[in-house]
Amino acid sequence: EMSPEEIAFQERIDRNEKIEPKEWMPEGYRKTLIRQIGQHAHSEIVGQLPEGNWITRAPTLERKQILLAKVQDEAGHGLYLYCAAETLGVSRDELLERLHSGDMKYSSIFNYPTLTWADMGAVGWLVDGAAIMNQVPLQRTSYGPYSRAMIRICKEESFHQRQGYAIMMKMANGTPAQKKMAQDALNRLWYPSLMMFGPSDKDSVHSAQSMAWKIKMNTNDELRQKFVDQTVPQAEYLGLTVPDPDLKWNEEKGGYDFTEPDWDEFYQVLKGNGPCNKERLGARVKAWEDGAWYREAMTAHAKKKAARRSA
Ligand code: FAQ
Repeated sequence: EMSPEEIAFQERIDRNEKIEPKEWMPEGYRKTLIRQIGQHAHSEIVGQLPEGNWITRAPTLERKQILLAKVQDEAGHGLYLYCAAETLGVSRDELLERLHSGDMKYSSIFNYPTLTWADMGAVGWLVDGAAIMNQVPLQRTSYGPYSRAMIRICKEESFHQRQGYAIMMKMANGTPAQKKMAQDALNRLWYPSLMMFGPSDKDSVHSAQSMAWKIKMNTNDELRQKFVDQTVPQAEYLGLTVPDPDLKWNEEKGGYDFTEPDWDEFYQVLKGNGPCNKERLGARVKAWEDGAWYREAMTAHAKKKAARRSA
């Protein structure tokens, strides 16, 4: 049974009106947004780590500048998204506390290691590629601040995807050893990228309600299919092989048939048992603890200034 407020709210959503921070919303809508936007913000911040790993080892000065800029963009995306979440009445401190305690998630993809320079190409191409596939529709999401953050983030994200593909082109058309590195990166990152879209629709807990509220615009499987259809020709252009022997064009459906990710592995990663979960969360907790003196100094300074003003 929906209350009169809930019915009126759903009608606004159905008319594609944006919901703004101070307006009435169902508690479930607020909670789902905090979960999704917060998780997305954490993903951007934790997502800096696998690429940060290669900044000191970028092969040229130009590549190093580009990678630095990309990783800084991710910090910016995290900050917009934390701001969007804060408009829902949760503090940034609380969100970080919930990340550090393991209560909130970040994207499974960032629990995989980046072993070679070719991984910087594959991350940009596949991980940012998957991120855009998910985020372009979210530009039309029903919550105003989230939708506006997405518009800005998508512009930068598509540049990131192109820079990743440019690295892949260089590697795939380089020496046999470089091409082998590119293929190896694709082999390792293909399925983790497909997992970014979430569990298959039959196991997705939140999709139905989130789609009714237009917090989500597509199902997980719809976006995963679009991603495969877009990416396979890009792999072919590189002369690389997607690591799925059963991948096959299906004329009737106008898309590829492909092997699903290993969902046991996915749920293990979500439970904290992926190859890098401990390292990633450990790095974030350490950064937070190492910054304590700075936060304390800023607070003391602000207090002193306020006291002087009132004196
Ligand atoms: N990883 O019922 P559903 C980036 C959880 S892009 C971890 O289907 P929902 C940019 C899910 O939370 C990556 N957990 O869930 C970048 C739920 O558990 P809960 C970030 C996952 O929310 C690129 C449970 O499984 N993008 O960072 C994952 O309706 C390169 C059941 O699943 C976004 O966050 C997963 N992959 O759909 C940065 C986009 N999938 O919370 C650096 C916004 C599912 O009940 C370098 N988010 N779970 O405990 C979304 O669109 C949605 O949240 C989905 C999941 C599609 C991810």
